[in-house]
Amino acid sequence: MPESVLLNVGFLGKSCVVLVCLCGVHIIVALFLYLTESPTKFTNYRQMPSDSTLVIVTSQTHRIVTQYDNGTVETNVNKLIYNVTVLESCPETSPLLVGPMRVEFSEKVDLDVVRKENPQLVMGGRYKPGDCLALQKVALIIPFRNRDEHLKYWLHYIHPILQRQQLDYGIYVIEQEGQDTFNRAKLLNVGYAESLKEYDYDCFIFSDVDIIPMDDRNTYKCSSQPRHLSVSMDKFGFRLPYKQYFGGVSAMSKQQFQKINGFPNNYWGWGGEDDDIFNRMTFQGMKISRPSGDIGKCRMIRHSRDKKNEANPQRFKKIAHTKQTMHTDGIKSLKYKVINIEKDQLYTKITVDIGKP
Ligand code: UDH
Ligand code: NGS
Repeated sequence: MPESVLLNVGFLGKSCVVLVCLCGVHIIVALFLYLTESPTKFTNYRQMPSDSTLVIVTSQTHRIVTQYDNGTVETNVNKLIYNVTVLESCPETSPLLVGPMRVEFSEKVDLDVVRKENPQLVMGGRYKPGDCLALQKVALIIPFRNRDEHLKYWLHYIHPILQRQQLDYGIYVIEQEGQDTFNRAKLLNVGYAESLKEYDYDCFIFSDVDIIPMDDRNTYKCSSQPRHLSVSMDKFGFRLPYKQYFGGVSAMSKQQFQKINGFPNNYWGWGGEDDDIFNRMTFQGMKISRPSGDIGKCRMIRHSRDKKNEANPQRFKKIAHTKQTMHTDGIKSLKYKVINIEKDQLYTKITVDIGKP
């Protein structure tokens, strides 16, 4: 190899070594400055929703100044700081409960006032306690058509109660589109399916729009057995109309609901669907759990029978055949079309086409 080439290689090699050394010094100085510099500014603050943790992420910008013989280079480096607080579970019995409450329907409800009174609600009628981890994630499902005044009373009373009960909850008003015969149980099935598309709910409360609990110790939560909550209604003289009654307001966990294949889809018009649900639970070996008559007191807003919700003449025949029909008719065979989803601060209203008889 010619001498000039060998000389060039030697020179190049030395240059490389010097360059690598310089880079090394640069990195060490940069690291030193990064670790010792105090933060210059907060640029970001956010809360990441999680089940058991509250994570506050702050971003700090550090200025790194590197000095060279021929000048200085300034670089900004972002550093994310995670502040993790693990939330403790809420207590089994909320300390915020007040017990018996006055419930009346003499004054009209203004929803704007209700919105102002519930500033902690997140769009769609969602809430979770800020200082503890709720024991259950509860979807409240209301079958609905043309009962706006009742819905206003219900929202006015129910939100503060559920918040005092320290629940992680969401309100789903399932509105039947059109003027065909009403179908309460099918709407409840739709509410179950739609709410699960939004959040991993583990408990479902199925409530008529016109029933308000009179005692917040009647917790809107699920138990190891399906739970009937409206056990002591004013219209029945504050007692059960009959032992098997499961209408009005009830609670079922996801597992319980799936075990009975949800509710029947083919009870059009008034009556019998709640008895069918009772039969389904019995055939699956479940027992109903209930609060005491004292705690389970509730008021119903008086009303006349709605149009297109006349008593279903087939209901007695149908409830006699639950055992045969429950495996084919239910949440597994549910069909419907979502027409509209409205998100309000106080609720999510889902308008659906559920067909006709
Ligand atoms: N519902 C509506 N719109 C209707 C029909 C029913 O929203 O057109 C919903 C609503 O949530 C209601 C629930 O379905 O609370 C149950 O229906 P319902 O209130 O008609 O049933 P309930 O057994 O009353 O409470 C039956 C009629 C009673 C007539 C009494 C006459 N004095
Ligand atoms: C029963 C109905 C139920 C109904 C209950 C209370 O007779 O669907 O009355 O009705 N069962 C049948 O008709 C088979 S209420 O007084 O609330 O209108 O929930």
